Amino acid sequence: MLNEKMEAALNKQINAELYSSYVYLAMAAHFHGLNLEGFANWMRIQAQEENMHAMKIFDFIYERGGNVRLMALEAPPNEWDSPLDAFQQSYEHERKISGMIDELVNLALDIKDHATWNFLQWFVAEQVEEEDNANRVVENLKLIGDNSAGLFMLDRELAQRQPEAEAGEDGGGE
Ligand code: OFO
Repeated sequence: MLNEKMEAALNKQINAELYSSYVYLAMAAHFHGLNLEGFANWMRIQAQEENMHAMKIFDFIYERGGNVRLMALEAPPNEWDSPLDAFQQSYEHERKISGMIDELVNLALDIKDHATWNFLQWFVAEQVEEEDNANRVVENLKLIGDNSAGLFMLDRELAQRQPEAEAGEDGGGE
């Protein structure tokens, strides 16, 4: 049975994961508009992954006899100054989400909720990958600078990212 405080915190995390999905979908639209289809592909898959993260928590709440309460989603930004700006913001966003997961883990420890603590370990590991995936693209974009051939090559590379189920691994980098 879920403690009320934990139920509320998990519901808040569902909202954060859905907002993440919304942000990445907005970034996908932005990249489609720039004809950077590989970047757009990477972002669309990231948006799907975030939706999967939300659903993982959704299912867990019911498994533990709790209730899901969906909340309003904030509108995401729609414009970024450059691909580097978008990926830097992704990286910062993932660091913020990692902090939220850490807070959930702290709460689970405080209230001795071992089942939720155990459930959250998947997210702790996932956030290591999420930060690394975004940061690797940030570093590539820094190296590329304003070299359009480099940007073209990276766009082709990001086009290779496959959805998790097809990639057969958890998270699937680019
Ligand atoms: Fe759900 O990991 Fe990103 O935000």
